[in-house]
Amino acid sequence: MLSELDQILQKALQELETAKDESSLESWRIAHLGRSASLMLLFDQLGKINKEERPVVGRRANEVKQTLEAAFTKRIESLRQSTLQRSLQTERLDVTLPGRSLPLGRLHPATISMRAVIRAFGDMGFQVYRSPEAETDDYNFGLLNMPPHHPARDMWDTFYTSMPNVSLRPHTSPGQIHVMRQYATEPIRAILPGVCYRYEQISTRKETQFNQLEVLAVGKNITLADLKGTVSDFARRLLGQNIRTRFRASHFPFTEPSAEYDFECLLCQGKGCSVCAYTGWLEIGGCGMVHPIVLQNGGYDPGKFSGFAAGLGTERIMMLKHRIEDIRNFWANDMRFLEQF
Ligand code: FA5
Repeated sequence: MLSELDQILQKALQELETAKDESSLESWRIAHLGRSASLMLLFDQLGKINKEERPVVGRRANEVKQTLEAAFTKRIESLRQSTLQRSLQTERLDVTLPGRSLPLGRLHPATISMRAVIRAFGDMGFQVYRSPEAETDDYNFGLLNMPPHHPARDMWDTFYTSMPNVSLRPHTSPGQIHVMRQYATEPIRAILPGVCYRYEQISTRKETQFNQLEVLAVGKNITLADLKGTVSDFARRLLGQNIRTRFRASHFPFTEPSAEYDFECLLCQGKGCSVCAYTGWLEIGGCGMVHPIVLQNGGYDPGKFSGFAAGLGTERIMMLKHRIEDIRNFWANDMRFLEQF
């Protein structure tokens, strides 16, 4: 039996050498240390041999078992080590490689500009009021003192919808009527931001779609000085203390008196360029004292109340601030332009 044990040991150790992966090692374990392995069957037969030989054979059988178990453990450890080394070599991770950057979204420059304008007026105590982009003929024109066939309607020619009498707003001024009708006869200090649409000859300064912000203050004893002070203060808050502004007499049917206000063209420092039509000034908006008829249409008695209103193009402000030479860049969807902001 002792020689049988030696043979079992030799054979098992030889086969262990040839096991090259974990699955063949597992087969080896079942074959040589499993329940039906020759060694285990030999343990079962120990009771049948004579008493003198039994302790010697038993001890030797245990030694063989322990030797095989130790050899198995050693082999499986070294196999795991070499597998690990191989994968470290072939799948090496270079932690110094630069990562892949995540494409982050950003605000559109028209939104950035609108938010800056809202912030400046917000700091002066004006509150945002939202009004619709599609309006009836009355709101777009009639209630703003432009009855049908009034020649001033030509200036705000717009896009008509399939609904009779409804067109896209060419300016944010119709919102004046909405806010006044909602709050009459409370005092009002409101700003009305949003997209406007016009049938327009597209140029470096004009688009068919653009953003405006309407400013409206209604109350008692509001004067032209309040309007000039508010607009000039807004320009300084947005573009710095040294920005020069000017007011030019103008005409709007919904304000009396009316003016247009320009900011000095920052692109050419007032020298004249294609963006400012070689005048040195960029028209930012129109303004004036709210016309008595419009106050009345809004529900305010013009004998007791007065107000000022202004409307400005917010892309124009962004053009001034960042020296953008062509308004068409805003909606052309060219990432090289959009990614600069
Ligand atoms: C108006 O739209 C008047 N509703 C403004 C107003 C409000 C006057 C309240 C009096 C009282 P105007 O058409 O000039 O006015 O436009 C005002 C500003 O909007 C312009 O100065 C310009 O900055 C911007 N704007 C007008 N048309 C375009 C356009 N096609 N593309 C880009 N910006 C424009």
